[in-house]
Amino acid sequence: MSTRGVLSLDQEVGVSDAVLLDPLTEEAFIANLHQRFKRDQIYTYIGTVVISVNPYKKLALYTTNIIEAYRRCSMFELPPHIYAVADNAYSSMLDRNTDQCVIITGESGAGKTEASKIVMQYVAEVSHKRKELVSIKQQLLQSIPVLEAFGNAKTQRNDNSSRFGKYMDIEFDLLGQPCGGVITNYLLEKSRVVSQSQGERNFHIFYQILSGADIHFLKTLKLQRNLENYSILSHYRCLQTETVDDRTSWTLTKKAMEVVGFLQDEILATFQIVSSVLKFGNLQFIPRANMDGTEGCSLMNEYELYDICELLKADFRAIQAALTLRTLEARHDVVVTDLSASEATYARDALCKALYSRLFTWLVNRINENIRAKRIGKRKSLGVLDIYGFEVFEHNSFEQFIINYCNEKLQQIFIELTLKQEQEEYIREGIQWVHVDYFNNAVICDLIEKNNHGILSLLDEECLRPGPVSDETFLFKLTKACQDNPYFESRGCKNFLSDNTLSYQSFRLRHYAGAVTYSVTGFLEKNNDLLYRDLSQAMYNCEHPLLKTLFPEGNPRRTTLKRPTTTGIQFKISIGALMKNLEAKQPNYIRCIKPNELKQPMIFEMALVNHQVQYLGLLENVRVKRAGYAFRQDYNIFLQRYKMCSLQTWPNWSGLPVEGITHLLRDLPIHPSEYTFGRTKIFIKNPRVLFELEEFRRDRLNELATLIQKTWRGWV
Ligand code: AD9
Ligand code: MG
Repeated sequence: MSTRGVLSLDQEVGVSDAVLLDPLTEEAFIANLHQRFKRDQIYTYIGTVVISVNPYKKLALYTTNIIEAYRRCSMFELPPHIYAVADNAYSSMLDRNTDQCVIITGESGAGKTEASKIVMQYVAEVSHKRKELVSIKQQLLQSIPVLEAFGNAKTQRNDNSSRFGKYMDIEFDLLGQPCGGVITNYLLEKSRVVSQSQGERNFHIFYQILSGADIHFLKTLKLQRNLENYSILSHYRCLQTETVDDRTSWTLTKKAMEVVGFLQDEILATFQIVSSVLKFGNLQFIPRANMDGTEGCSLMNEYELYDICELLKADFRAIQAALTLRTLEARHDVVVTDLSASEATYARDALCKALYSRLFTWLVNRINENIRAKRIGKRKSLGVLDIYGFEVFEHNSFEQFIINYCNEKLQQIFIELTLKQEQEEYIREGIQWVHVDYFNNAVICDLIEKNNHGILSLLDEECLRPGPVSDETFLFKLTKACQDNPYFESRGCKNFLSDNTLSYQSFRLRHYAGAVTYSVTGFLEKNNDLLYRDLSQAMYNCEHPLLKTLFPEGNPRRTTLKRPTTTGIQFKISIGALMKNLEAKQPNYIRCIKPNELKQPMIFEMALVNHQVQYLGLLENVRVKRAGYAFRQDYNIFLQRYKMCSLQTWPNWSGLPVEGITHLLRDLPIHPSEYTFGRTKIFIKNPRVLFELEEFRRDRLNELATLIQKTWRGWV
């Protein structure tokens, strides 16, 4: 498709802003998306919100020429595009001096991560190309492939699925030049390190290094190229992915790590840990009957542990003991017990998960050290949120529960800001308004996170309760507390109550995006997330340069034995902070839609799209936008910005601001039906009017500048 074709509004199919649909019905809305999708017009607006339908093929929509075009135009002069949203956010940040955020939502595989990269590309491109800035921009951009290599994986729903959440705040100086950034990461799905479902893979980096690294580097890391030699990669023999080129990705990841600022010895240290995880995963334990009737175990493949000890600069005996024994300290006694083979396997897996997830957090922190703004001074920020999308598999566990909870919260913020607060504001400001009904998922958020009664609190209570606790006792407790909630359904407790058996060990939640059945197996363990002290101490005692940082609790001098906050509560706290952060900024939305489950181009499954349109509340969004006002501002601020557009208000207006604005708008060719006056704010219906106002302002400022120059020359 030619650049000219892409940039012409004339060639638009259907309507490019759903607000203009007539009549507005669900069928018409979806037919419009479909019609556009068939012609590769994957973006459609609802006012300033952009809907993006995943094309599953490369489109010629993302060139620097196209960026240039969007940069020079206002939002509605060109076909809908993520660039327009990015430009709107960037320009508002500069012109209106407000921090911005771009919130990208949609289910797994809908195109959020790709959209976030398009936003980043735009921001990097529009700011200056001064030499010292190029390096900051490169670092910000190159942090993306590094985190993707370590934090993304192939799932049944997406070949490049984000298994962590990411919020990247890009900071700008007052001239609009990027001067740094901060990345916040949210809970990595670490269980993937040791087990994956059928058709899924471990994190990309494992396959990248084994397929792409040169033989010398592999030798240094004691690795062999054959993927099948590593049991954490070959459970289901899903070793390759058609759409992912591991060899090329390796070159890109390594290069990106260098650009971001990792030193060569840090890169080596990182891959020594990656390699040890692969090798730890291979360790096997043979059961051994002890004389006293207990079961112990011994390590079968010692050679793997010898390699690990070289990589981690560790003492063989110490690591072997930490993997097969457990030390219990009771008052003044120290008791050492044997671990059974299955307990040792469990400990091994816990260690693999801890090593990998802590390495991931270290990488994020290290990237942050490099990209953090060096100079102090006033700054503005633009944040981009790309988080794991809502997902339902055949088997859903604690990880899906956390991911889907996070998506409930994002839907909640969308509802709060675009449907609830917007309508409340019209009422507050005394503007005539007919309420638009919508489903508010606050009830589900409460069910999950409410203090003392929510699922997370009940899970925590069970984790902390002394005595025999298990996933089943948690389910029992949950059922008792939530059985009357219409969004909750227990699956299995009836049997548990009558004859102490459980046919299902699961509960079902009716999420905003659909019902999901969660198996409770592993909930307590994953929420507790404890690592045997023997293992954390063994890791701390290694001479490897990163391990002391990764396992601080292993320091024998650390005496505080305070129980760490559980995973669920930690996540709840960090998501709460994220919501506060987002609420403090001006939001810009990209809402992604997945057109088919086959990951194929040109297929638009009506039922699937219909479901997403419904749960995302897109039609309600159009209704509120259509009846409402695109823009509102306090009278004072509005008058100050546009007062030069009328001789009556320029240079100063001494009366009431609202009266000044009345004169000002009457003097401009803007129809009175385009705006209305509230108690404290002016409301403007169509964003186009705002862009026109900006043009009037620019023209007037130019006129004034010329006038001043002429006068000045006259004086000289
Ligand atoms: V998840 O919640 O992280 O599992 P995402 O992030 O929503 O999911 P992602 O951006 O990874 O989905 O998109 C999935 C795949 O769709 C990509 O790997 C691309 O192959 C494809 N995709 C998405 N958006 C585009 C696009 N604008 N152009 C071309 C795209 N292909
Ligand atoms: Mg993603």
